[in-house]
Amino acid sequence: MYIKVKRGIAIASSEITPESVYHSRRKFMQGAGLALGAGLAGTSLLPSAASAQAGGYEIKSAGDLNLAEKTFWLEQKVMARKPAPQSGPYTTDENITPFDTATTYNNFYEFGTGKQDPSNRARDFRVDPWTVEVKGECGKPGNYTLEDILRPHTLEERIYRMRCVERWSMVIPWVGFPLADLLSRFEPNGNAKYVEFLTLVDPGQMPEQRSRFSTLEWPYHEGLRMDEAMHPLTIMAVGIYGNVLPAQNGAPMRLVVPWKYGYKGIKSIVSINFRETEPPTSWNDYAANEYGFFSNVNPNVRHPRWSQAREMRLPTPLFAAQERETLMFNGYEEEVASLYAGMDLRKFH
Ligand SMILES: Nc1nc2c(c(=O)[nH]1)N[C@H]1C(S)=C(S)[C@@H](COP(=O)(O)O)O[C@H]1N2
Ligand SMILES: [Mo]
Repeated sequence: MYIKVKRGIAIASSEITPESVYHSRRKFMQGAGLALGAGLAGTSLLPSAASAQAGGYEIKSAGDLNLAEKTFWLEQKVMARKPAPQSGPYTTDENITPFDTATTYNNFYEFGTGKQDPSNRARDFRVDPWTVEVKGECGKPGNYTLEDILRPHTLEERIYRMRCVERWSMVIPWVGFPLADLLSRFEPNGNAKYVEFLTLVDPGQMPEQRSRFSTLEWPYHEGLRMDEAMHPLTIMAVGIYGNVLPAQNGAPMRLVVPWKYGYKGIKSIVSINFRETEPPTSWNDYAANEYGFFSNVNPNVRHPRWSQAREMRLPTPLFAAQERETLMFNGYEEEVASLYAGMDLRKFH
């Protein structure tokens, strides 16, 4: 386990840690014992309640996570990773969204359409054993266990902005590895122009898949153009806030594509399919005029029912709405604009 400490961040009063987080931090500190406490005493950050924010994010013990059946080997792997540089070309130093917000305000329609449904209903979600089917235009198709998939990869931390098409945003510290490193292991061939991903279908565990009124069709499906999938910003995430992914955030493994609207970040992946043609995608199937295949964050292209020029950074404390401008490609324009050179981004939204 390690503690992430960020230097010199001004703490707005709106960001003082809620009491519940403070108590769970205390619990963690007691559990972690003297050695850790002594190490921290040297920093001036502790033990004030505000330190969780100043420290970048709250550390959770595995017991705090909403993952009923623990994948211990994965936990070991996530926690044994070398701390990533505090900020690199791909990591933002914006204030990180509190853990409790990122894990109780979720979109994971398999568990219901309410923001609290995933954290309430995914408690017993089983992620072990987990198999991923790899198929299509590649040299190494097959069924891979999660352990096969993850074993060779060194995990790193990426702190990314996440912008949902619904106009809220967060800053989340992911733990994962470049998707490109995974995909190249399967040796995509010259016909692989796109890659398609599917989420698990398991109505026994996912209540919305039993509903006759569900918004989306299952499995949840998403896709990227191959150059987007291979871009160094695109990661496969297996953790957040220094620990394994809670079920509601897409355990055991989900996509993160930070310059696109959040719904491209498909959760709980069980299938990877290399294709020559553009794959259908869940929200595009639902309403093609509202949700395009590309779904790049773009303040200049309206959603038919609302402007995308601004966003609300969560959480929104009472009396202090954190509204801000939405940035082109969610602030990753320098890195990704060249992928779309010459394209009409209004047409290919
Ligand atoms: N399988 C699946 N993946 C999904 C979704 C979903 O409903 N099902 N929702 C998407 C949407 S709309 C968003 S904004 C992000 C939310 O990720 P988070 O809950 O980890 O913040 O997950 C995306 N991935
Ligand atoms: Mo979203």
